[in-house]
Amino acid sequence: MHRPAPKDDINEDDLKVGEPKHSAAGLKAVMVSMERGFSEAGPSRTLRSMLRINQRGGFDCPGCAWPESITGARKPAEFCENGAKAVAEEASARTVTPQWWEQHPISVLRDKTEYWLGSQGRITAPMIIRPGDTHYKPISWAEAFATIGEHVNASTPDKCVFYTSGRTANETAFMYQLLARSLGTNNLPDCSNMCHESSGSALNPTIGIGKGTVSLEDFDHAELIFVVGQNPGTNHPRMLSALADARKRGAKIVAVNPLPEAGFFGFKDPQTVGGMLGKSSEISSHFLQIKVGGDLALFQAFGHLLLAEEEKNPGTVVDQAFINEVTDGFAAYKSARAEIDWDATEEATGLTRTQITEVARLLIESKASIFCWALGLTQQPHSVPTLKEIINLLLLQGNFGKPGAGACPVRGHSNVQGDRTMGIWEKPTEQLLEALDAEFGIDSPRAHGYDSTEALDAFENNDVDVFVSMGGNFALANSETELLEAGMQRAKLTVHISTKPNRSHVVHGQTSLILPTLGRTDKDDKHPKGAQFLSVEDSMSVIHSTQGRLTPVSEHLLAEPVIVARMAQAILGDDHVIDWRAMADDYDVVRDHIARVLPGFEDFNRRVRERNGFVLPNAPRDSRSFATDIGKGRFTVSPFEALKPPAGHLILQTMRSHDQYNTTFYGLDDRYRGIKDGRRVILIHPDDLQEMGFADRDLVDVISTFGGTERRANRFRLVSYPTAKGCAAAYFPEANALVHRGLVARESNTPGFKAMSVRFVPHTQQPGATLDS
Ligand SMILES: Nc1nc2c(c(=O)[nH]1)N[C@H]1C(S)=C(S)[C@@H](COP(=O)(O)OP(=O)(O)OC[C@H]3O[C@@H](n4cnc5c(=O)[nH]c(N)nc54)[C@H](O)[C@@H]3O)O[C@H]1N2
Ligand SMILES: Nc1nc2c(c(=O)[nH]1)N[C@H]1C(S)=C(S)[C@@H](COP(=O)(O)OP(=O)(O)OC[C@H]3O[C@@H](n4cnc5c(=O)[nH]c(N)nc54)[C@H](O)[C@@H]3O)O[C@H]1N2
Ligand SMILES: [Mo]
Repeated sequence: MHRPAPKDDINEDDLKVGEPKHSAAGLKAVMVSMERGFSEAGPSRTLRSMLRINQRGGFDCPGCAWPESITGARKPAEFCENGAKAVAEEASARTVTPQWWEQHPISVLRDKTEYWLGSQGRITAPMIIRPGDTHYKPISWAEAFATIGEHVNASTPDKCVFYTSGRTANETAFMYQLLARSLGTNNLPDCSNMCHESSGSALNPTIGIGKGTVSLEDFDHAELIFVVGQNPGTNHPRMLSALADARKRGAKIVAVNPLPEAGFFGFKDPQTVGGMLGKSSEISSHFLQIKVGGDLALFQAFGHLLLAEEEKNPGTVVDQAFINEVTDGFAAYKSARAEIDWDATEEATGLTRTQITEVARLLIESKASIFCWALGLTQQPHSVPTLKEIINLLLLQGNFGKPGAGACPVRGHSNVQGDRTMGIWEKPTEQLLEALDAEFGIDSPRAHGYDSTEALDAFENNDVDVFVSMGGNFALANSETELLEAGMQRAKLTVHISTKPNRSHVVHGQTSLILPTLGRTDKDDKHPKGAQFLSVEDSMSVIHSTQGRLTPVSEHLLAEPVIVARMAQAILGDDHVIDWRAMADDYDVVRDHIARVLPGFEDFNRRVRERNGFVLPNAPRDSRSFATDIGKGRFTVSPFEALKPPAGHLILQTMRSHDQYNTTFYGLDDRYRGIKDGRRVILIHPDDLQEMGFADRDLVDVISTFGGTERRANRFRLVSYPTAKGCAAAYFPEANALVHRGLVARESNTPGFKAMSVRFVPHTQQPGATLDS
């Protein structure tokens, strides 16, 4: 049963294309997850870990940030196919040993895809590569930390960058930001900058909190649920249970997406007998196949129609009492939405006035609505205004602080929200810095640091001496892959705290360290007081503990908090005012600090040990109040805006396949979309294919344009697909080379991963062509 790591890499010519599916999960999902588990980790590790996913006292699924019920019973298997794959990936019994590194020179590893690199297994020992070396070589932990200390101290704090990926647990994140600030920098870019930053940028000024305002129980009370710019069947499969239950109860569900994703149409719940036998529950009652970037126009049209109905039948649509009492700016919003240009709206959305009016009717009739969204709304130039328009609609009908209503940004990485709560932020509030300074006797820097886009610029300008990466794969996750990789290679030191090999390790700085760490599923018991646990925060602000039980693949792995503490000691010296050792020895000590520094964490150590953890305060949800600068919820007016590619171009969005976790690939089967064994594809509407003079499966080179400059990525295959007309789709990260770093969401600086203008030319072997497979 045990499957060796693949020797061969992806061969794009093996691409197979089948019919897209119309329902998600079912028996097939369970079979795939078991097969992957057994072949990666073996039956014993698989079964031991699967049964503990998301259970009380178990570990938090590293898959996504969708919450577990805190009131009701949990299903014996509170997991999904992709959660199981995430666990199998981490629990892998395959190992990447010093001998492995000896057999694989960097020159060879650079030609491998992320699929090949990631499937080699778990890294077992700390490794280093020095200037002029051809291979990574083993190094002791003590020497590794000393190397970090030397490099950081030979540099200046503003030339050191501390990146975080969203799997990092609360305690680790807190220590990590404390290390950066003790050193004297706020250079704390994180994956959130590339993910839901636009959500925070829209929510903070309008509702006074950068997080969602619903709890899982609200799905039991909503009359209407929007799922916008999100592919839950793949990226948040457990959300489908909540949606299916709501639908059964009679709630209406509207999916808004350029792609007809399988999870919108049917769901065979793998946790019920019926679902396993193939009985499918309906999910969405309505599907709006919108053009990429058309959502702002859609929400403005909804606003117009709601206000027009209120005009006709006063007191039936708008919650005037709520508006008067706790909001500001309604009059300006109302007058901005008085008129509508239907031609422009139809053009921007690709939807008809009739379709839009029909769905607006659902909103008019609903007394409790939830808007869920993910990356389809956060990675475009006008993402922030688009999301503010959702808030306008919610404020209009008083959809805050009542059962079944609110804003629900569905987060990505399993602790990305918690990392921000812990202070991983390049633009910290004065309140946080003051609290840190008071608790620790340090002098935190006030100047803002780099976000992920600014870090890319800093690499380009040779402003990065030391880059530390707490998880993640920055080189592949960000825009302009080539430029970033070249910049990373000029840094003096890169430090990768990782579980598995990835691209960033092989486009390393002049000196580079790989520090292997424990994952979520691993037992963390080498401490004076015995086994330790960590905590995370889910998408709905619930804090709970997480503890792995598997025996680590190597005795040389260190827990992340221990790595942070030892880096801090090496950088700041043993006599530093902060007792780093005490925190690494006993995570309760970290939690006691957090309890004194962060509001909402009072009595952290006791409450995190409660059965369901605890819920952080959330003013809109708890008390219908808004802690904005004006103390009220804020209506905003944004101009009409849509994406307009130049003539002969399409809009290109990038998305995840069903068989990947961001830059790591579990396999090569995007089952629901029917795309198998190849990833360099462009999904394109059949009419666009014909109009552009191409045929299905043609090999093309892709050229993106932005601000008068072009980026090129070669050898993609066009695949005729029922996407919205004018809008093509490619996989992340293969298409990242095409994303110009200037293409970002205004206000949040999130890369425009779903907003490129592209054209195609027949594939040719270009001199100097990039990323050719
Ligand atoms: N299995 C698995 N789970 C994951 C991840 C993973 O890679 N694998 N990643 C995790 C992370 S970090 C995140 S952030 C989340 C991501 O979760 P998602 O946001 O679901 O991820 P994407 O694959 O980027 O899908 C974006 C969806 O938005 C649609 N879309 C694109 N442009 C537009 C637009 O202009 N308007 C509208 N309305 N829709 C649009 C796309 O067609 C697609 O369905 O998932 C998390 N969970
Ligand atoms: N084109 C395009 N680009 C995108 C996106 C998109 O939609 N389109 N999405 C963006 C989004 S939403 C995100 S969140 C970013 C993701 O950016 P990142 O978070 O930087 O990338 P990941 O692929 O999630 O990181 C995977 C690596 O993390 C390491 N790892 C896994 N588990 C652990 C652990 O427990 N501890 C430690 N220390 N390391 C671990 C492994 O070595 C693995 O190689 O990408 C962004 N980039
Ligand atoms: Mo994300």
